[in-house]
Amino acid sequence: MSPTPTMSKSELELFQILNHEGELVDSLPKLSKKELKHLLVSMLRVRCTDGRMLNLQRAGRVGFVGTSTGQEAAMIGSAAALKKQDWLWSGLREGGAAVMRGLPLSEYVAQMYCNANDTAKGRQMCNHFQHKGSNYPSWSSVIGTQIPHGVGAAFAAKQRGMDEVHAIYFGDGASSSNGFHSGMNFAAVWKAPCVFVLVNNGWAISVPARDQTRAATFGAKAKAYGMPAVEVDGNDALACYEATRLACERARKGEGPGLVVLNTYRMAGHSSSDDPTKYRTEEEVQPWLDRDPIARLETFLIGKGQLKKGEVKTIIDELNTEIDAVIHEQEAADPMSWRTLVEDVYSEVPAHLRHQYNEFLRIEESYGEARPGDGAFPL
Ligand SMILES: Cc1ncc(C[n+]2csc(CCOP(=O)(O)OP(=O)(O)O)c2C)c(N)n1
Ligand SMILES: [Mg+2]
Repeated sequence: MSPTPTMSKSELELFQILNHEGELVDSLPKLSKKELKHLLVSMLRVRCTDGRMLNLQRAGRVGFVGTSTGQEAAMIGSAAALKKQDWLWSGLREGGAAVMRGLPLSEYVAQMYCNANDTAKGRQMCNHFQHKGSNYPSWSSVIGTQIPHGVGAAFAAKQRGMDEVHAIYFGDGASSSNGFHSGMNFAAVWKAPCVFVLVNNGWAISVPARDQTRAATFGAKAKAYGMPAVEVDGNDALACYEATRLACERARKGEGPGLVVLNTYRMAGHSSSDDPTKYRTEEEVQPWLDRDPIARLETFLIGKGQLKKGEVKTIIDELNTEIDAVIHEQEAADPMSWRTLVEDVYSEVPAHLRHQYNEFLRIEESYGEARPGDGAFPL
């Protein structure tokens, strides 16, 4: 076990299907050859998209990025266990799961640019994805608020007799929020068909997971609410898939919610505004770079004869071509119309909003476009 801030059980006690060397140490989930490859490609798409978005942010072309580098197995493996009709309530970093579940990459990038194709009409901060088509409600920067929202939606689905499971994602930091406690309790008491997916990536900005709670593990918290928990190796895509699938199955059968703890590591900064070298050492990060979740699945698939050596390089090239084309297309798109500032609130724009809008146009006319740095959001 390497030096780590991750507050969790020893690795021997984590649920694993692939060990660090990519060898099978438990039963292989029922996934076809095509589905296994799809998992790998989806993880790679997340890695490549994150890299491209971060570069665009550094070039001043998009405003804000929070990557999920290192967490691809946790996100993609678990979300792959959801059915089409299920809902995914995102923490801070599950936009790639939305893409896997149907959010077109072009729309994802439009939401990064907040341009005319942004379905949130520029009313969300960029990187705060939403997609109605894949049951992915917009995420909130207010940590933990999605937890009671997701529980309420799950309970409503149960009352309406719908076959839906609601997977509610959040981080180790969010496990200290009020929403976590009220959501867990309500869901357990009312047997809401939901699964709590706690992504323990070792850090909540600069607070290490070991300082987040005095409980022995995050999974231990489930006991107080009377629900089962499983501690998973979050860098093992297959274990993330299987643990989430089992919890979903239980919830779907009406047996109540469960807590799935995916133990992984945030390899990069908290966001494009963060410098993690201020609070953690290279010695801590390096062992986690060495246990890359993508490399683990790749090694397994090569060993199984389902992937050729070097094939990942070709996949990456193809993904980067796909992402670049989408970026070009979205950079060329029109900006969001200013009119959306006052539209959609009332059936007709009332006098006071019309007045504010005209005032805005007058100021824009006098002072011109905002300059870089105006209204900067220093997160
Ligand atoms: C209610 C609230 N408190 C504090 C913050 C500032 N904040 C933004 S992200 C974050 C840490 C979140 O950590 P975690 O839940 O572990 O998610 P991760 O960033 O690791 O994915 C904090 C404290 C916030 N956005 N909302
Ligand atoms: Mg965290």
